[in-house]
Amino acid sequence: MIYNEEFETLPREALEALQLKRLQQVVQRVYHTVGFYKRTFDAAGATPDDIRTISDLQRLPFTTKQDLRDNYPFGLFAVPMSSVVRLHASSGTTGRSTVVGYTHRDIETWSELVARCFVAAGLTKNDIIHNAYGYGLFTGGLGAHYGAEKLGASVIPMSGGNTKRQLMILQDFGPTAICCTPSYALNLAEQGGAMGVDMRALKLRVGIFGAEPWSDKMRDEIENVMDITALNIYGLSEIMGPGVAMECQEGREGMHVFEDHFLVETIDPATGKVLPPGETGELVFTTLTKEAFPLIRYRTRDISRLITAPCRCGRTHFRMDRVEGRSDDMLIVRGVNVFPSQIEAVLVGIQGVEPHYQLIVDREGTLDTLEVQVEVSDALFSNADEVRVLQKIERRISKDLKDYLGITAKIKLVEPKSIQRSEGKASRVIDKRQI
Ligand code: DLL
Repeated sequence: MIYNEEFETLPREALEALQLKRLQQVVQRVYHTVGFYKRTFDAAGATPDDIRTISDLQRLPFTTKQDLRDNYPFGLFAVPMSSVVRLHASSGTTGRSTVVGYTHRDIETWSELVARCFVAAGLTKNDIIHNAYGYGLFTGGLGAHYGAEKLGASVIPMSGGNTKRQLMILQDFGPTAICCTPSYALNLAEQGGAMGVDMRALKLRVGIFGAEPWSDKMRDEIENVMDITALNIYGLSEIMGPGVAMECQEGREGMHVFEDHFLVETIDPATGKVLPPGETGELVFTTLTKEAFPLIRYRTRDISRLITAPCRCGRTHFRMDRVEGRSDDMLIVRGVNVFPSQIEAVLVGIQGVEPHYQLIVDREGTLDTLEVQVEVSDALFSNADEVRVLQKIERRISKDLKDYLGITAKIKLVEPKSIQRSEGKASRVIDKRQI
């Protein structure tokens, strides 16, 4: 089944004509309403009238996360606040998180795109959807919620955490679909197993998993322990939230990018050169219909490749392969996005702690773990009877990381000068997870 047959199966030629028309409109609009775009287009010697074909997009400069931070919080909005009905933000309150806004029509579009995702996964209004993506500033919870309601399914607004209660609801309400991060799905299955819940006997048939990298190996494992079909959903808050791309149950190889609303390019992350479709590189998105927060050529830092071969489901929208990594140092730990620089910002605010640190990410069973190893100052370390002081610092770091960034970490204070000094680009992260 296809939710919006007309737009999801548009012949490529008609789709590209629609994209061009929408692109020209959005480029005109941002140039005339958002100071940032006027400045950057002018600096690049480009004007909105230069966009005569889709490839003319390449004349326009990229937009980066740094640009979003520099214009924090609302500087890139293209409508007055009176037209904004919703705000979301990427995780992390230290450093400047990215804030995104939606008009009524943006929420409508977003809901439809998530509804398209659910239908691509084989769901109908007769399904009960257990939504365990976090509700709040994160786009996952409310994004999936509105999509489920748009479809007319029954949504259980579980949000994240409280695993025992989730397991009870899964048994009692009998949802037929579940939305959460793939690692949380495994965690649920593991805790369920330990509590004697027969996960394979639940009514669940489909899982819609995303918001973090995962692999076909993890897919097999989830499908096996839960006896469901596990499908991949992709999105990012800057572009909209969940529902930028979705795997269909027929294809199960790559996620259809909803190209009537988003233009996708792949670039070489080092040079910015546009790559031919099919080659692996960094995905760059341009929003074609967003009103409150349109983005032109946004560098996602996600590494993937486009699949242009037709799909047996009948959708004509190109697919993107699984995200295979990032071209920056962003980590996703238990579904929370965090940059080493944000952790550093917390550490430098604490007395007695040096800005020399290392992050060790691992996975124990199904749960991501993060250990922050950080040096303490000479003065503190030589004061040997200060064990209590050291413990206090550990607790403070741990609390600040939780309060400011929403992450749980094990803290290990280490001797001055024991962390290897960089001889170039500091490598702060050791990621031992084998996903
Ligand atoms: O994670 C939106 C979302 C919610 C997507 C629920 C899917 C389901 P952000 O918090 O802004 O938004 O994080 C976006 O997460 O740039 C990717 O690096 C990563 N990501 C999202 N989906 C996938 C996926 C939401 N299916 C960042 N596979 C993106 C791999 C993913 N990585």
